[in-house]
Amino acid sequence: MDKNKPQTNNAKDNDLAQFREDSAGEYLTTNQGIRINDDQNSLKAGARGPSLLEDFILREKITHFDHERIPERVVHARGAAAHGYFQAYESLAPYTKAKFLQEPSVKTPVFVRFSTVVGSRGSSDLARDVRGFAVKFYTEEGNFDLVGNNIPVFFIQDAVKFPDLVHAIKPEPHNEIPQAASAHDTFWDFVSLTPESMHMIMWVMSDRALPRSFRMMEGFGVHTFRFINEQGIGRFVKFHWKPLLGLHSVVWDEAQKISGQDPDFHRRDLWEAIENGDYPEWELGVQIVEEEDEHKFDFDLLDATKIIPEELVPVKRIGKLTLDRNPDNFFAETEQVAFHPGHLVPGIDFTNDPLLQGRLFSYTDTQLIRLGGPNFHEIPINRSVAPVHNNQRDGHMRQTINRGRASYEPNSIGRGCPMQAKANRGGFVSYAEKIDAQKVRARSESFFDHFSQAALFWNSQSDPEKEHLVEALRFELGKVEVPAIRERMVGVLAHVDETLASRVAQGLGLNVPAKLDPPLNMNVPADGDIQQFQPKPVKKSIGRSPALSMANTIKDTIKTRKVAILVADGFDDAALSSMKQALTAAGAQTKVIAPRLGFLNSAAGGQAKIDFSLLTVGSVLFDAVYVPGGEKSVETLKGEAKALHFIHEAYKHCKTIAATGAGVDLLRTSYLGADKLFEPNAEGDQRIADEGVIISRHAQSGNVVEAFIKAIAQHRHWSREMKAQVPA
Ligand code: HDE
Repeated sequence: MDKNKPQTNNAKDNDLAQFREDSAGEYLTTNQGIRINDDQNSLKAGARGPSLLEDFILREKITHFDHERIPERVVHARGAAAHGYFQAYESLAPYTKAKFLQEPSVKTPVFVRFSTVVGSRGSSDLARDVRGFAVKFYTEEGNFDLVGNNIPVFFIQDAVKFPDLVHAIKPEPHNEIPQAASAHDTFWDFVSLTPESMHMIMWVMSDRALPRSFRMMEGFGVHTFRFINEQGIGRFVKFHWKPLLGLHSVVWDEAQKISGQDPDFHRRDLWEAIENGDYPEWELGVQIVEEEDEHKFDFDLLDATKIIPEELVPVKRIGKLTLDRNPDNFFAETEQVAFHPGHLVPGIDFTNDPLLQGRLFSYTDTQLIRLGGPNFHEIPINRSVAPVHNNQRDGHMRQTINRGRASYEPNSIGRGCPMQAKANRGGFVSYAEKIDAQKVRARSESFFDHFSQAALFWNSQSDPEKEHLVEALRFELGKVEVPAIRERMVGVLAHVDETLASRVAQGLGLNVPAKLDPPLNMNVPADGDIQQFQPKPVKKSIGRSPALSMANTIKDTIKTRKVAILVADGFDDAALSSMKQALTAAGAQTKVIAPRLGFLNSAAGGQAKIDFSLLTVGSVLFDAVYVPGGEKSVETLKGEAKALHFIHEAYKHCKTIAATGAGVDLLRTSYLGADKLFEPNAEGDQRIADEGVIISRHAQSGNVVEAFIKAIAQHRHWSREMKAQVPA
């Protein structure tokens, strides 16, 4: 494959093609193009003598190496990205004039980067954290960046608090501990004094912060933006990404173990899915609010700590994002890509959300230091596919060779070019919002209700989700060393929900304070006097929003799920291959795991290739487990502590487990024993022994296969978690 040639008919791919380098069949050269005849030895005065300064080849190579690193992102340093395209389902002309949303036949190239927020570049993918979901659309009208997260709200309401938040959550300044974790004093100190963060805290302590895959998480633009149509009519809009594989998470115990076994779990998952042709897909959704309805909600649309519940304004699905190509080079593309919420196209505009307004400054500023100067838009991954013409000139590492004498406007020497474009020629015209205001350093009172939506989130969770949230808070606050911070947090949680607070308090050995101190926050009223204000109390009837619970997600597919098959020599060939076939046909991936690597001999004399030895993988890297029969195979596995641990752990994490024939005996030998496994009925047919545990004495059973597939699609069987504690 010639990488210098465009790989697809994707306009951005064509653009990138001119920058690709491929060394196949080429000579080694210096950066000046001189061929190198010895890359093993430096130039010396005698074979044992000192190296010579004149060795320009050595100096060039080492100098370049010395400068290979650039500063990592101050937040969202750890990430993975992919190329793809976006296609609208229908014309959105009634709402926006953005060209890429007019024509369903148009495929707009995109580059999408997912990230964690807190950890450094080399940290684990499985940190309990928000995930970034940043999409660069290379539209015909220029780049549009939707720089969102997998959580629809944020910790703070005003950009001025962002450096404080980030300083508090990053590793502590004296010893740089802990890495990629919010479970430490400075974060909870800040949060316990910042009640506006409480809605976000509910989301970050929920399973949303532990995605099973980037491909199985939602995305949100977070802020309220504006759509503007050809007639100049503006409407408020919130952006959503809905994953077609559903919304799924791992559990905390699993996350911690994955961090050890495969800290690249999410990065690898995205890469492999694309290499396998299982292209990740999301639908873009919008919630649209008419301008005259701006004040009809009991929260402020400009407040980034609030959602618009889907039950109030439904999410309209307007198109699909598909990721179909991995980057060629991590540094050139994933590391150097520069997103900016201020990269807009005509038809989309900002609102006065004070968090968004601050971001508009920050993103260019950060690229200046990270990418080293004002020409970062010329780096291949950042270049727009729409032509760029302006009078900006020069600067560090300028690539463009601007021709002509005129680099100013107005000019006559250049015949007035480049020309300004009126709106009817595609020129961007800012939305003419009417503003009649005094200049004040203040926060709107409509931002003061910090607890109602936090309570809405809590109330909308299923019982297992609530349990996970409580456990997460117990874990995080359990790592806090200063008792006063723990106590203050319990007090703030009681403003959200007293049951939540008392469950957390119980795990911390605390009592919920009988008299709740109102949490403090600062406000600056119009007269300029700083005063303290109390957040508004929780509204009485807040109800529930089913859309907030992951329990209500899609559960009808096992596509791309990873199923471990535990076997040893003497396994039942027919059972293994029929199960493999059925799972593969349903879109899942099967991996044969055995006590060693190489090939296994089946009971019938056949062979199977082993994908992994028990030494290199654990159950946490899989979605489900199958144990086929074969007396000898099962006898061997019974003696393998790692095989038994595999079953225990999969059970503990509520994963689907199936066993057929003698395979059932491995389950019986395990901690599951007989009491969690009913005897198969008289016909020896499959029985669902425990939720998500499927067994049959028959060597092969169509019913088992069917039940197994159905159960894997459920993702997890959380009811088990409430019943049984498993030592694993
Ligand atoms: Fe960011 N954020 N952010 N942020 N953000 C950055 O830009 C910032 C916020 C988000 O994959 C930085 O290029 C401020 C909300 C993503 O490259 C920086 C504030 C949301 C990414 C920055 C916020 C985000 C960033 C660091 C509060 C969800 C990664 C490196 C006013 C809507 C993009 C960089 C990528 C990255 C500033 C809050 C999403 C420093 C000042 C809210 C997905 O500019």
